[in-house]
Amino acid sequence: MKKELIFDHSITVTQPSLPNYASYIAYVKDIWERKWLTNNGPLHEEFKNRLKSYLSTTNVELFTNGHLALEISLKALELEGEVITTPFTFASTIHAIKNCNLEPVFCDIDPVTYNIDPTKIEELITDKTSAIVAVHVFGNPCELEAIQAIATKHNLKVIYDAAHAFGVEVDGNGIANYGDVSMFSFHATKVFHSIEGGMLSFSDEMLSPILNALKNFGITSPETVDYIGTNAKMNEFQSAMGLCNLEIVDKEISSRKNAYTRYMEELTGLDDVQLLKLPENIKPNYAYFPILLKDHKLRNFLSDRLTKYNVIARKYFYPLCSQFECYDYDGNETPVALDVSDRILCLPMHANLDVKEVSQICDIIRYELGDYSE
Ligand code: T4K
Repeated sequence: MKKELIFDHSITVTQPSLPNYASYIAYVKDIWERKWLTNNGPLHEEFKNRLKSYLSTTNVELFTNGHLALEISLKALELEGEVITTPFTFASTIHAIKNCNLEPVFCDIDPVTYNIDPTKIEELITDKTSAIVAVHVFGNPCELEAIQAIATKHNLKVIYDAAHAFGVEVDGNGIANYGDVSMFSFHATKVFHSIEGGMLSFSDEMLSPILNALKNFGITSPETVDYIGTNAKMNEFQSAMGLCNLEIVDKEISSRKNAYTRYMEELTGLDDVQLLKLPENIKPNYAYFPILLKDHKLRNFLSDRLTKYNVIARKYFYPLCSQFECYDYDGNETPVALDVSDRILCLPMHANLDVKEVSQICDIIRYELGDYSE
């Protein structure tokens, strides 16, 4: 341990940015006066329209969180049987599939991007397969064309868990415009947030009334309930936070870019550390800063050591979802994902992180890796 590198406060993996207090309170004052708190209020509608324009997309619906948005999208698409997906994701993705009585079939991931490996999807397709649920892990886009080609050939739906990918563009096109549906998380820990919140973007506008019904108990008119729905509506306070944060999201992303650039400068070429390379044709959002260590033991060593310096890195995503005790899989069906999950570590990455703090984190990493003996 090098005492002079210890932070005097916790540097967490992420930290929400908050908008100007007065601008949020101005929205709250209006909510107070209107007494319209939830169920498609005016701020909800304004937020929806502003999102369409910011993300350059046509069809969107808002939800109380990303998880329920994803679950509702699977229901709305009336999927059945098996769904090909990745085990290298947050619990939410697979729980959503299971909660819709679908069977996840785990496909291995690409060792460089950590996204689902499209070359391994086709061998998993059976006559029960109805969809591919892919995740833009750490905001890095999946191989969109390859996935769509497979889906078109086999008549499958494509659902993107884009929880991490707000604002990302591919060849100048917003990531919300790919697949049948994409789900975005607006959780406090994300690049863009509405405290809690979620959004679906979708290609078929006919989905809109179904999504609206499903998030409101299946109600389609005051005396008609057409679906077995749930309650997943975004309220006015969430919408207000989202509207305020839309004003600062570009600044958020550029501050993250500064942290990202400093990490890249300081960690590139370091022995035993693999960095995630972003493709040239994307506009990234710098949602996470994952590093891949040489092996499991070194990853755990570094994670523990960083904690002693008050740097709280996180093992996103370890264990693999397919290793969860609540399920009956074991993780061995996807050896690449298993290996990545054993070696991954996400370093702190957020807009409030100063580049000097990034340098200090990198100093700690260099010092501790030098101190490591196998
Ligand atoms: N799909 C994917 C691929 C996802 O990653 C997620 C969510 C979803 C779907 C579902 O979307 P939502 O339903 O959540 O909208 C966090 C988030 O809670 C979760 O939203 C996120 N993924 C996941 C990757 O990260 P935890 O269990 O790591 O959260 P927690 O409480 O440990 O927070 C992480 C760090 O953030 C803390 O060390 C401190 C900091 N923090 C957190 C909160 C909540 C703050 O500074 N302030 C805060 O208010 O899951």
